[in-house]
Amino acid sequence: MKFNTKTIHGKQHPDLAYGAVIPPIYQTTTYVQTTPGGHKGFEYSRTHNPTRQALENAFASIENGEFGLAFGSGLAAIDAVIKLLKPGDEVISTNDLYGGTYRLFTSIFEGFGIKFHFVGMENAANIENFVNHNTKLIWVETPTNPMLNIIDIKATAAIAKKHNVLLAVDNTFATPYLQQPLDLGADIVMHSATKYIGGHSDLVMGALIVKDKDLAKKLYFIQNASGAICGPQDSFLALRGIKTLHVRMQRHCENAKAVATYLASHPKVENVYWPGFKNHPNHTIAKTQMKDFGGMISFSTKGNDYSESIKLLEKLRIFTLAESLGGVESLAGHPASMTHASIPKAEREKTGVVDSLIRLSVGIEDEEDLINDLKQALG
Ligand code: P1T
Repeated sequence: MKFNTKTIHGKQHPDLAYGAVIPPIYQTTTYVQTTPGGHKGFEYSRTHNPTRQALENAFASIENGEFGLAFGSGLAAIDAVIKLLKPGDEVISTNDLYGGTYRLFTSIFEGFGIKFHFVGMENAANIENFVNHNTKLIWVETPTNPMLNIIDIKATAAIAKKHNVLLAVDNTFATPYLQQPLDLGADIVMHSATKYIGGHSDLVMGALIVKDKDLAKKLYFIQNASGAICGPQDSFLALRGIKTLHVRMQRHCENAKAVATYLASHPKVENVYWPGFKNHPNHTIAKTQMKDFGGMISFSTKGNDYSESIKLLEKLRIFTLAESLGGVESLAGHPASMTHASIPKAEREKTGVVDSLIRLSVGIEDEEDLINDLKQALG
């Protein structure tokens, strides 16, 4: 089955009770047992829920995995992955990543004795400098949030395999429409399903997808034991979102290309970060491992002028100034004060997250309206 068909049919079947084509919302805590242990595979909804299970199957299908797990947020999914580790273990992570992931690693898990190395991975060989006998996990975000760097998943997977270390890829920005990390050698794919997977800015959710049965067993144990699951209503919404992922992503990519090209030609714009540009430092890898270049763009105003950037954000009319990304509507954000505020200024500026940086999540509206909005705000 090819990708566009999988989004609609992959690992899905009509509901077993009445044949409903769309999985119903099983808004229930518990399930009848005829005798202790005598049930139809569902005991308690933290452990299993039919709507969530339908979604978990869909996650597995679109990422070419065997097992999917759904969580109450992207961070809850990441939290479950780090709970595979124990004190003394070390993680090598991309240095440019979502501020909340950085905060979870440094403010929660460092306190439990796990060590994190934040490393520039654009040259995969650099990762090897940080591997030692305590290294258990490589954490990759690609494209990175918010600088849109691209990490070579295949090359990173080769390093992970060589040292018997797990490789997890946060595939939130790319989605499986653009890249399928398990096929490139990753062990775990993670999503903030809040974003493109849900696609309509109406839910908060996380996902993990794996191929390996033993790894899946450990993660299901953590999911149930820690309990950070998502509810059946949100599972239903995410299932609906997945069905249009491919058509939405195609339009996100087309619109982002038009917007990035426009911004790059504007005299009041300093730098535009978008992996589709031939002069983007990781363009070749992006072209190899991604089908297209995604819907995210970051840019700074001429002279890296903080007050000009803030004025621009205030003047936007169609782009909405808000956290998050990946919905059908275009959003604009200010990473330094919003999504990446929990990273110390000196740390974030090392990776280019300066105070003048603006991040755009380009939606699926008409391209001309988006460009006109930027034109009036820049003017
Ligand atoms: O918000 P949540 O569903 O918990 O997902 C966290 C997360 C993980 N990974 C990436 C790459 C992310 O972008 C996010 C959340 N990001 C935003 C809210 C944002 O505006 O960047």
